[in-house]
Amino acid sequence: MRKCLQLAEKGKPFVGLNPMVGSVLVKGDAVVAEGYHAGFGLAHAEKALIEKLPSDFSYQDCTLVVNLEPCSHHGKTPPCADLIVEKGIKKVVIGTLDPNPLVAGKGVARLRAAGVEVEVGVLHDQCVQLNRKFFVNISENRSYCIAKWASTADGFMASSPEMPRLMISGEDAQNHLHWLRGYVDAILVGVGTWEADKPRLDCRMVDPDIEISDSFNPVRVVLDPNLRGNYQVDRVDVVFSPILVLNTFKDGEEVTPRGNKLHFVKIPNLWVWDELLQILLQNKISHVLVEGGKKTLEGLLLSGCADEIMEYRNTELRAGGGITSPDFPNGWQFQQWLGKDLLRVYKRNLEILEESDAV
Ligand code: AOF
Ligand code: ZN
Repeated sequence: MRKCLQLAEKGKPFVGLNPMVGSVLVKGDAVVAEGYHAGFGLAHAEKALIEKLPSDFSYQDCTLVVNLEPCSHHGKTPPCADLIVEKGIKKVVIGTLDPNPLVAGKGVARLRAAGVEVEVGVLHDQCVQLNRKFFVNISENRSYCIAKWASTADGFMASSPEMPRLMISGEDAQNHLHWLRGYVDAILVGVGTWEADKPRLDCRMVDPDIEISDSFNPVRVVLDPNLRGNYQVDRVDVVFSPILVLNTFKDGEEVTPRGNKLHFVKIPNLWVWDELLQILLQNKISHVLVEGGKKTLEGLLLSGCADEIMEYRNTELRAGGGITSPDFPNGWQFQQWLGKDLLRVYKRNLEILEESDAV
């Protein structure tokens, strides 16, 4: 199963809304074949594995290991459970059930009905961990959301408006953040931050040799219910990623004088985070990093919708005043040093489909 997880991760940049899935075929002590889901719309991990073997290969004494339940539905590809039965595989070991309502236990049921021995739950937590984004997208029908801020040792996230701008994070922490920005589909800020900081919201520090382009930078989302922001003049020449403005007045598309795409998306007057994240998923944003400011972050934390919370804390710098970091009493679960900055992370517990709840 550990091998499956490694294989699955190879698909990370390409699977889009699909899960990362890896599969291994074992005979005795030997691994006979490996497969993984290499991209959205492409063969599932089980089929990718089977395609590597000769068509007359005998699966008689083989066990198939896969981190996600084999599917039972006709999607862009036919059901993997049927393929497994057709090939005469007698044992399947699974990490987690597939929360997709089209599958949700039906893959296991189909295999068992055909006399296949099925074991579910091997390395269960790691398997859930790998596909957290998929699990939230499919079972809560909303974008996966990470709340992030940087903090000084004395608990400030920014200077007051009349003070000079505070640079909190060191180089390692900034590199980490820019890697994260390159991985999510979008970065969201409130209109206050958009106007005050004029943030670039790009991932320019990931690799200085990589030229910044449209496809590389995440969509910039501004939460601007009353349309107070200025979007006509973009701040820098190099950023071309679209700007999506969540507002309560209008839908529609415009182009800035510099050629940036502006996409206005209307949200209800009394919006709640759950709905905003649903709207983002409807706009093809499956993964969003919320970077501030304080009001936006605190609203998100209160809503309980933050799937991950990350604080980059500079353990040496003291600001002595300014805007305090959001209050987060739930307790951090992981921490990692990035130079002099301490990255602290909290991950929300997801409700996971158990075998006993499945059809
Ligand atoms: C598997 N193995 O490798 C993957 C699965 O549109 P399709 O046909 O690609 O189906 C996508 C759904 O299939 C996806 O939402 C998830 O439920 C399942 N993904 N299943 O047996 C795989 N990637
Ligand atoms: Zn499948």
